[in-house]
Amino acid sequence: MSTTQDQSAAPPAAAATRSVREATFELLREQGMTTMFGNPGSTELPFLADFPAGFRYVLGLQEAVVVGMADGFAQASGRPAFVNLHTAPGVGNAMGAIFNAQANKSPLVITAGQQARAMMTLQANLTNRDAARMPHPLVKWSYEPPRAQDVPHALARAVHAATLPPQGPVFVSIPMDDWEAEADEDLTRNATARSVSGRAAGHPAAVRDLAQRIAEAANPVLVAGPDIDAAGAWDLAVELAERARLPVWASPAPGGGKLGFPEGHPHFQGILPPAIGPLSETLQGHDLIVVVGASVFAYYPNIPGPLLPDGAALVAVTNDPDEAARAPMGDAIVADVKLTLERLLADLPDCDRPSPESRPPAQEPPESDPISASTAMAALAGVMPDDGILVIEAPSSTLAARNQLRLSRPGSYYFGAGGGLGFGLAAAVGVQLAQPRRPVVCVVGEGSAQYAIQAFWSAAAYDVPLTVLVLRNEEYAILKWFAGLEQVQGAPGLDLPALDVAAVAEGYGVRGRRAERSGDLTSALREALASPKPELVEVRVAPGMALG
Ligand SMILES: Cc1ncc(C[n+]2csc(CCOP(=O)(O)OP(=O)(O)O)c2C)c(N)n1
Repeated sequence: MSTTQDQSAAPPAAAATRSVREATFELLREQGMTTMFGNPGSTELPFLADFPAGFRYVLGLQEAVVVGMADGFAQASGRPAFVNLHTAPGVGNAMGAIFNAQANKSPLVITAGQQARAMMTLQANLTNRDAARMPHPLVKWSYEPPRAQDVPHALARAVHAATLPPQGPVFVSIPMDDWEAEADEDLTRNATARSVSGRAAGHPAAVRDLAQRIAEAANPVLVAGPDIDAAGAWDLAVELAERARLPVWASPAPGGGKLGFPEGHPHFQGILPPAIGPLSETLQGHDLIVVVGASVFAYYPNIPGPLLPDGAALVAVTNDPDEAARAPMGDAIVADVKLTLERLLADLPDCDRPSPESRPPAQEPPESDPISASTAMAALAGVMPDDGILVIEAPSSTLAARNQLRLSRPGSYYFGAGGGLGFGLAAAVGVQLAQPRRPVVCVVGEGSAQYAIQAFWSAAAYDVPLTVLVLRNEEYAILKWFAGLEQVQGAPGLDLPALDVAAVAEGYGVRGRRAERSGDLTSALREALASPKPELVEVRVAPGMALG
């Protein structure tokens, strides 16, 4: 037997192999998804093992907060965000927040751990027995890969599915023993490097026709929706309104997580009421209603009436085929809002109709004791920095905030379009993480704050310099207003006496200040905005709705 090695007979050097976990982190790095929101359990620990440098894990203490933070982060960064939840109960806790993310068209790649494959059929503890079905109607795609080697490809598919229009959350369940398995190099390498673009322009003839209809209409109006901001089409919407001399309404608040138009602009008229009858009454007199970047319409509550004012036609531009299909009236162009507005402006003939009248400036609210929520919003308007961002979940004060602040820059406003409470406080932390250089103010009702109260801990733990303004009116004011509308008397559970949010926030590590008068509120807000740490200001406000 020869003692010298015969090089030609040696087996080829084994190709470098990677684990499914290593391949997944490579994919996430490649896709720019290096911030991860999660709440871990034993089924997720194998994924988090040897957490690689260059990644950031943001811990939320309850899954509604985890998904809410990711939602705010995705919307404010314009990038998909990665979420890791704890098998079935973690997904269960997150469900309301996933519903909100769907309404917000927020691109979230939500993953959850699962029992080891060998233990699933015998249904060992923590098995999610039908993982893909669990979040099903709330996500664009829900999946549990059949083999460990498919995990990186499934996650790549999840990223593209979440990001293609209309954007939204997707879900992948991953058995805990998949992470150490050997990755399929060819599949991983190919799936990791793909880029997929779904932005498509509207049919040229349809866009040309719309331009012509705008030019020929006697009294057209623009309804601006949240996808204008999401598409980066803010300036184009302004150009359209100015060139075609259109008055502009914001699409109804429940459906709009963002602004579509500067609310201090002279053409801006206000926010459309969300009920069928009042909405068409508001648009009375217009013969062409052009809706851009919104559904037609996010109606609520049920106040019947005609869908359109007499003699009016409607055309909607939306990136969402489902929005186009389910609208009960009007025509629709399904396309990217920005590309379509560019084309529309190129096709738009000159219009010589007069410019619309401007609405009056915000009124200074009358004095009262306690101060009204409108007065609190006027105080906030007085100190809000030009580049400030408002995240709001204060149901009875949303209209007052919009009217007093009249925010006029893109990316300045986030509101939970789904209406599930718990978005505000959590999303505000995510928005501030995504926009560290812009001051973020979260205005939240003391009732709403409870649905994501643990977000205070994440804000403190990660030094997120957020300002939270809690409106303390000691009741569910909006529900009392709804009770009036629905002619409901004697409903229990609408009062919130002695709920001390400032004291609770202190327990999570966020300093609280209390204000009673408008002057105190102004100075407390100034100090909070100047602080490099999260700060809370709680102000006592009068009960009831604040509209102006
Ligand atoms: C998850 C969830 N649960 C319950 C509701 C119903 N709801 C809508 S508004 C509201 C009250 C909010 O109270 P608060 O934040 O104090 O605001 P206010 O109405 O006083 O302005 C409730 C409970 C909801 N929208 N979402």
